[in-house]
Amino acid sequence: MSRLYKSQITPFGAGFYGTTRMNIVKQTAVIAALATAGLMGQAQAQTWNTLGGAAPIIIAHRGASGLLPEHTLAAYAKAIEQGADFIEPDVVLTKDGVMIARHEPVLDGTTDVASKFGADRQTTRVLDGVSTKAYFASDFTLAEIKTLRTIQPRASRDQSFNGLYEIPTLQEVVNLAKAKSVQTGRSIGIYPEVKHSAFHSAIFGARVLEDKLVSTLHAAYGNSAAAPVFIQSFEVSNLKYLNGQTNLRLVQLVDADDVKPDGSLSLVAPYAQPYDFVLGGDPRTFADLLTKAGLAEIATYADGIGPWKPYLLKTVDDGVDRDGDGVITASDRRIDGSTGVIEAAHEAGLLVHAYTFRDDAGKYGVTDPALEIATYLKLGVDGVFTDFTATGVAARSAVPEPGVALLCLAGLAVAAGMKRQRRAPGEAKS
Ligand SMILES: [Ca+2]
Ligand SMILES: [Ca+2]
Repeated sequence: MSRLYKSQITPFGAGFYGTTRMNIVKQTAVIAALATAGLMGQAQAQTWNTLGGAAPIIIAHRGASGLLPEHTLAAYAKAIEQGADFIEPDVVLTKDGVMIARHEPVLDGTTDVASKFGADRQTTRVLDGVSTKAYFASDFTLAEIKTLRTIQPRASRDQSFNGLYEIPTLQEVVNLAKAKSVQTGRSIGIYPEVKHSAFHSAIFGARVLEDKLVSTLHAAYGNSAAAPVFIQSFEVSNLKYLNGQTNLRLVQLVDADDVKPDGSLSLVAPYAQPYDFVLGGDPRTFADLLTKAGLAEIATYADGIGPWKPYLLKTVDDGVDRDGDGVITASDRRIDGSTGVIEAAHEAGLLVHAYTFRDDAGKYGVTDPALEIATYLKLGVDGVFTDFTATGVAARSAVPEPGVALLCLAGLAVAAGMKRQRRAPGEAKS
């Protein structure tokens, strides 16, 4: 299987975007099969190696965070303008219990907090096992946080928008997505991440963040798997809890701290395990979640996985300067093809949304960022998280490769038959 995928993705030069004879044959077969199945209107001539054959989604990671300060309404609006299907707010709680969009539960790196509040407002807390002294969002009221202005945390990115935008609440992000859906006539979904669930439970009470999130999302979208919503988390027990609280779709994130020269994943704390596993004494690592048994368990409580991209495409550092720039970087790595995780996840009925694609960082085995995303789309991911929405949209438009018709139709059958176990039989539906 991996050899087949390797042959599809290694010719990066002329022909990568081209249509081969074999593809024409496959396309014809796909069109015929879809017409027979009555799916032409939906899929047209384009089909994908995704779980259900639908086009993969482009998820604006923290908004158009490559261009504007992350997690601001301006960054989300920019991403929508560039064609994002979903916008991604990370969610943390303020002192007065309001959900706001921030990647970290601290305000230091992405705002001007240090110039507006004294060092006496810093506290030391244990975050995923690491003692951290910082301005924690949970020590500031929403009114205080609304006086802050955001900054671009990456020095290599445009700093000219610093000081302009405030931190939005989750409700404001929902309102934006809904208003833009009406304005554009497109469905703009929302993909909130529950940040540091165990940390928030310790401060605010067990599952308070999850309960608030479900309440807000149900009020906005209803309690339906068909809603344009995914909820994601790196922890496991909170997703299992959420599975009993909502029919909204759930995604298990899967982390690692680095990728080794041989292509395997490095697993070092605090990126080795879901933090609730650490607290509960469960020895399993993130990598264990992606074994056949791990995926089967995830399929009992979630609809998809969100793995760091090296889990999906194996690349090897063999010391060859492939792009000829005189230095060996991640972009020079040899691409060996699919690790098999996408295929195994799809067999388990799980969507695969890979993270994070950045024009300006972390491109393994590729120098061109659109080509990198296209590579994963051809492998069969169901979506990508990217800081650069425009690159993701362009990559998706550029991929002409249809999926294999039978796989596509089998995928539809799998998707229909292998939904997550949303609640125990006989349990009341609300
Ligand atoms: Ca996130
Ligand atoms: Ca190089």
